[in-house]
Amino acid sequence: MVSRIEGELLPGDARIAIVVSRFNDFITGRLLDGAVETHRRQGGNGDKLTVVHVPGSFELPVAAQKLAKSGKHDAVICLGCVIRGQTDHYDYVAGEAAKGIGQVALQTGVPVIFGVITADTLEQAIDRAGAKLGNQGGKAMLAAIEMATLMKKI
Ligand code: INI
Repeated sequence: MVSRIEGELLPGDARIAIVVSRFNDFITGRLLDGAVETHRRQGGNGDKLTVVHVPGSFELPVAAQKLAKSGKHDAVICLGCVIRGQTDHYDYVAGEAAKGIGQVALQTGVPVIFGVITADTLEQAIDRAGAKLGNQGGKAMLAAIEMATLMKKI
């Protein structure tokens, strides 16, 4: 008999922190709205949500690390937007954000969700922030709820 364990999409008492980048806040504000709205629609209690603002995507991991280590959150979501056309150091910012977020999750054992849009153009970013391709912030919230509830079971 297969023992199958999976998370749920109902947040219940799960405490979730969101770290959101101010850089490209035209996009990241939409991601934050999508995450908070998805939490509400899944039956979550706003009192269980914490939102932390950082300057840019490069700063997401260190803030996520402190939140994860605090023991006060069952999952941390990182929201950011890096657009290739805007910067020569796209690869550094996007790469460090992705690597750092992964490291924080493994070092702390707290799920840290990668909700960073990496796009070639502003139009692509808009598509992932609520236009053609849905809202990456809402998807990140679903992943956070699923992982927070899964970690309690395994
Ligand atoms: N930060 C982003 O979140 N997205 C970007 O596209 C970006 N660009 O283009 O440079 C960006 N840079 C800022 C960076 O994240 C840091 O805040 C900054 O380097 C200070 O450490």
